[in-house]
Amino acid sequence: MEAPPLTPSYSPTSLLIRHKNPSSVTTFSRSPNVKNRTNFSIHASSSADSVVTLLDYGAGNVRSVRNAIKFLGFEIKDVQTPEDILNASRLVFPGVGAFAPAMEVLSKTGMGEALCSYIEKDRPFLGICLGLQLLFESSEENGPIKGLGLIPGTVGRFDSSNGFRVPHIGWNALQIAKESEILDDVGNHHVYFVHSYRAMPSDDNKEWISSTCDYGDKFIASIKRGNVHAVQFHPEKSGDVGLSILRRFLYPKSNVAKKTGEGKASKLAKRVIACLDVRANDNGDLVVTKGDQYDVRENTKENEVRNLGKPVELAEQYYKDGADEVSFLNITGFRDFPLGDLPMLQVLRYTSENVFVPLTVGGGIRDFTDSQGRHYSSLEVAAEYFRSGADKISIGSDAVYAAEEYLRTGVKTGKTSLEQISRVYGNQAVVVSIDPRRVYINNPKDVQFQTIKVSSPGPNGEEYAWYQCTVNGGREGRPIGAYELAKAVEELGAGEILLNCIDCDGQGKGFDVDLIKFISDAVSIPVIASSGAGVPEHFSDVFTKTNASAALAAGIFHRKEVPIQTVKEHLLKEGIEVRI
Ligand code: 1PR
Repeated sequence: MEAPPLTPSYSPTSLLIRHKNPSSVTTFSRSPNVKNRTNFSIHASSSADSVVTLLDYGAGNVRSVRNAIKFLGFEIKDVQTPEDILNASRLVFPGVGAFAPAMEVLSKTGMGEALCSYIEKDRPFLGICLGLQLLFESSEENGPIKGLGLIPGTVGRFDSSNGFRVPHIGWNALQIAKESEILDDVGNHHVYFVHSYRAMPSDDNKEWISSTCDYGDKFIASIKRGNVHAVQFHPEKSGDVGLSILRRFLYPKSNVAKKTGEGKASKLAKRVIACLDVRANDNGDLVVTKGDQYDVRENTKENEVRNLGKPVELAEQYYKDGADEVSFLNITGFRDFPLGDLPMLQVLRYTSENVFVPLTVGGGIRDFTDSQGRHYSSLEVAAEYFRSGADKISIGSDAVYAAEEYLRTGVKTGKTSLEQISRVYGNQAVVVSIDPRRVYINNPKDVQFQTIKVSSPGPNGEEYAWYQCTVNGGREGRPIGAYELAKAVEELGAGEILLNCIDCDGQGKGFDVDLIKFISDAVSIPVIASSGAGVPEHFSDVFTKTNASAALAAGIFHRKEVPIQTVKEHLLKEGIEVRI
């Protein structure tokens, strides 16, 4: 589930090809003072105190956890042998990958036994996500598979038949079941979850439970016994609240007063996402740009690429402004090979050092053969993005080809980028970005695709439309509708859909509510509404009229027309739950 099992270990440097303009590599500005904006930069007093032992069994990206620990002023010692676990003064276990391969590694290496012994001795421990699930007796994930057996209970899959979208992705509320000092600052704030499996409370495990969360049913959000803690959510992705959880674990003796603040969390919040379309400008520097219906060039004689700022700076700004997620779309990825694009990878690395909400990156995720004949699989491209700090990757064009082929043959080959990345990293890490264009028609029978009755008729009074999918940044229309694509990619392993609309992009006239309702009713994975936001009312409109789980905007944030906080305050006023 939560990320990759046992991918071959590629050397990141061997994959990197220098960007055609190497000087642009150094142009990212980082924010040296970001640490000062919170009160979390308490440094440990002696060198032994400042070391955190990290159990990273090589199954995937734990960069975010590393970054958060370093941000809080601690050094990391990686576990190499079971003895390192036994000798740790505090151990963090950010479980990644699927349950079965994780258990296999723990058993084979002797680390599982060391972990049990460490926990039984009540040594300071923090498990995250799969690091919580593995403590239970077994999991149904591709199983049943035996777990470490320290806590009674079985880990099972969420039930999507009752209308709850699976994976459970987003910011949800905790119900505190017992005093746990690491949760002291959570209060009524949301924390970030991303998972399809969960452990359920029972009489047998109730003494362990420190908090639960409601999502269709009540599941275990965190456990605590003595010095042993584990959380199903991701503190390293839960903004300031998450950092305070980590800090309270890493620095238990600090006498920081309990600070529960203003939160009003009661359920899964609707997310507000800031999107940065990124590409090289004509000088070869990576810039944030923004199109009108996907045309990103200025309407001037020079016809230059619109430049709305620097990617790292803007991402950090949006994090501070309250974005629930930040997406980078490498919009020329369809023609430039992303692993040749060192700056984009550096953007991710730098951003993930200071931005503690989920990061998504898209553009160019596909198989590629370079001019020297070296073949790169889409899995390698995704692996490099994950290693550089992405939590989710987003596939555009390649998912369209995969869906077309699947609908033509009815066969899941398992070989498409979508299927492979989803299998290795879990479907919660794979977003499919759809770039459809509205095509008005008079009669639904005129096309072989699912159509809708539009709320405003077309230019010639047409009452129906279908949504034609495109590839290569909207340049080429394909013989597949958005409805057909969405259903097919859900079956092929997408965990979320980013639903753009070329007609609305950059227009500021509101989301295409017809389209978003059409698609969010058709699938059971979360749908992110995108394209067209102009005022805060457009966000409440899309959330009240459709089943979108999140709404994404670009232009209004880049041009500073509407701050993210204003959008959130408006949503709250309208009774729509958001993270504040
Ligand atoms: O096909 O796998 O290489 O992925 C390419 C990715 O780049 C896709 O996700 C595709 O949507 C995106 N992309 C390609 N060309 C463009 C372009 O603008 N020329 N950007 C592009 C798409 C659309 C949104 C935008 C919203 C909100 N950008 O993500 O941010 O429409 O904008 P707004 O709030 O200003 O209206 P691949």
